[in-house]
Amino acid sequence: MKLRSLLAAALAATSLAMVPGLASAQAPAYKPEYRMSLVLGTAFPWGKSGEIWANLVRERTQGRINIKLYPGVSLLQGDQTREFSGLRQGVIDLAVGSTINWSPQVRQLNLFSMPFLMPDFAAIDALTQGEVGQQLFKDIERAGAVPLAWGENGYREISNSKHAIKTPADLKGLKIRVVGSPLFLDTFTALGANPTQMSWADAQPALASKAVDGQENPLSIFTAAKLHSVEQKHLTLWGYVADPLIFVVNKDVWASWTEADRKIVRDAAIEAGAQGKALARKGLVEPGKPLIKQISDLGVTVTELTPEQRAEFVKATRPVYEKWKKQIGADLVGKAEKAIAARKP
Ligand code: X2X
Repeated sequence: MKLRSLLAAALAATSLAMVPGLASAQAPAYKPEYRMSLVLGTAFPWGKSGEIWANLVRERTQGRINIKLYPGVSLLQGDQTREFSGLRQGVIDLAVGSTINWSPQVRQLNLFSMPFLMPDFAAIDALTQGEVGQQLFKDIERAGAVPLAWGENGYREISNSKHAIKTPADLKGLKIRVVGSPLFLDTFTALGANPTQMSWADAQPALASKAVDGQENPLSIFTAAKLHSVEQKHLTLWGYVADPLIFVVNKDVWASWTEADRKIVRDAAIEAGAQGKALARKGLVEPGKPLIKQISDLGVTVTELTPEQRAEFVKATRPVYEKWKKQIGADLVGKAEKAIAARKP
């Protein structure tokens, strides 16, 4: 008798939960704290983007959604190319991540690492803010996360400790640290360099000890991480690739929030993305590009390529572009090329 009434109660509870109206009327289970993964902390535009997002969400939800920042991909011991997997598996609740680091799981994100696809900031915007960006968000969703907004890491300029790079021949034999993504190995191999994959955490000591000669990263990272103090005395502005950042939430976490809270989180991500992008471009979009002068004042030789010099790098990496166009999807890359050709300055 006792068992029967227990069973009846259990059954009643299950069937109540299965009535859609009733189930959604129940307060969703919010966590006391949500974990946001980032590669870089708040000294960088990347970490700032995450901080702005977290603060806006905390304020506007009156603390219902309380987000803590975990820079250095510390939830995964710094393993940045597994960040997307960690997000999918729920080790990470939210992230602001680079297209490069997530490209092992979401093949289409390699698009932004195609050498010399995007000639200027307007070209990045033409992709992220247009149809290509929407299509990539669908790919991310299919891969198992909820994408909300775009931000920016920036144009990845190349530095090294040996000599100025003006032609592909100057890269010959240089040991260059790259992120663990196969397209980067192909690009640097085509240029005659000796690429070595390692995480950002390992890159800085490797540069300091001269275990590697050079690296490629946005200028905002060059200054904030003080790369001139780890032997990086030569910097070439070649604008070969740029990595946007993407604001995402784990699927189950997203499903656990009310419609109103989801809107707050999405709107805040869009605002933080726009603010972060402005920070990432600071000093590079104003007349005279003051950030470049700031870097040369640190004793760094800054090389700006002539259009003819740049064309040599484009030519040398063209086979890589053609190979990866097929791997990423000729359709998507074709759409990107068209959007860039039609961009407004
Ligand atoms: O590791 C890098 O070079 C960095 C910090 O730019 C990324 O995470 C893509």
